Amino acid sequence: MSRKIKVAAAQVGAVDLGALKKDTVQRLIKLLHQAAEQKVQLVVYPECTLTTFFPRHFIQSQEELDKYFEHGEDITQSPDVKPLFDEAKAHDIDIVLGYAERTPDGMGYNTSVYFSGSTGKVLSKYRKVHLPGRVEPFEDPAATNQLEKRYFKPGNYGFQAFRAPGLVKDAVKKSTTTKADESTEGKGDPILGMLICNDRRWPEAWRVYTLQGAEILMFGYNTGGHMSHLWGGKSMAPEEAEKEALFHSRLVQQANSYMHACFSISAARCGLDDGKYHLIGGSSIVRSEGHVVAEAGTDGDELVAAEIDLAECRQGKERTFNYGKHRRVETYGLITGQTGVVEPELL
Ligand code: CDT
Repeated sequence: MSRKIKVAAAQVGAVDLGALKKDTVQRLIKLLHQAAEQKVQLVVYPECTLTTFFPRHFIQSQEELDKYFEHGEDITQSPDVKPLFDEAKAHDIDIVLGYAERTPDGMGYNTSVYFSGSTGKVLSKYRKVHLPGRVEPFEDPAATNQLEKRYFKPGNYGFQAFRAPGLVKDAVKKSTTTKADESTEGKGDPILGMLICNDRRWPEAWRVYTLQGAEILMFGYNTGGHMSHLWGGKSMAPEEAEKEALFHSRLVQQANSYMHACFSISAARCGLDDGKYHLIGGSSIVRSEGHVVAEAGTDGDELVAAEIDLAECRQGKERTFNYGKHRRVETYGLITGQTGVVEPELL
C-alpha cells in the first residue's frame, strides 16, 4: 500500500537585523503560494524564521532582546504572523514554523509548531533540546557569537511524536475495522516529529522519535558557514569551512534518516545576513534509505518540493532496523545515565 504525500522545505535567504517581521512573513507567504501551486501538502520553514539569527549578537537590553521573541501562548494569533497561518488554512497546507518563544512566565525557548491546515489547529509544539554555543560572549570582538545557551532554556517537552490527519489517503483510523491479529503499523495517519537545528546532530533524538514509529522528522536550521571561534580546530579558509559545514549537515541528515528508517525534511535560514554573516543553505528532503530526493540550488528563498512515499520506511523499520527484534537495551544504559565521557583507567 503506497502512502504518498507531497512535502517541501521552504528555504529562507538573508534576513537582516533590522528586518520587520511582517515583511519576512510576506516572503514566507510567497513560498507558501508556490507550494500551493505545486500541490504541496506540508511545508517546513527554518529555525527562528521570523528574524535574523539574533543569538549571534550579544544583546544586553531586555527590551531590545524581546523584539526577537513571540510572546504569549498562541503564535497563530500573533499579529505579525497570523497572516501566514490564515493562508496555510485557506490553502489546506500543514506548516512547521520555527520561532523564538517567550512564555507568559518569562522563559525563552527556541520553538517550532506544527500547524494543520485542514483543522486550523496547532497539533504539536517542540522546544529545542540541544542548545549549542555559550552563555557568555567571546572576548574577541571579531568573533561571531552563538549565545543560545544565554537566551533560551533547554526544551522541556521531550521528543513527542504525533499523527497529522488528512495527508495520506485511506489512513487506518481507530474506528476502522481490522482483524484482531492484523498489525496497523505503518498504516495510520503519518507519524511526525520535529527537531531544531543542532538537534539533528544527536542520534538520541532521532531514536526517541523513531521508537514511537516516526516516519518523517522535520527541522529548520541556522548553521554558520564560517564560525571558527565556535568550531575551533584548524583554521580554514571561509570557502573551505562553508563546504565542511554543508558536508556535515548533509552527512547527519542522510545517515540519521537511514539509521532510523525515516524521511527527513530540512529547511535552512541561509545567505549573508547584514552582508557579513554567512549561513549555509542545502535545504533538502531525504528518503528513509538515506538518499537525497530534492535539495536547494541557491542560498536564497527557495521552495524545495518532492513527492515521497512513506511506505518506503517499512523496509528499514521491519528489517535492518527492526527495533523490536534487534535492539539490546540491556547494553545501552550509559546513553541515558551519563552525559560526559568517562574513559577507561590509564594503563
Ligand atoms: N542554530 C544552531 O543550532 N546552529 C548550530 C551551530 C553549532 S556550531 C557547532 C548547528 O548545529 O548547526
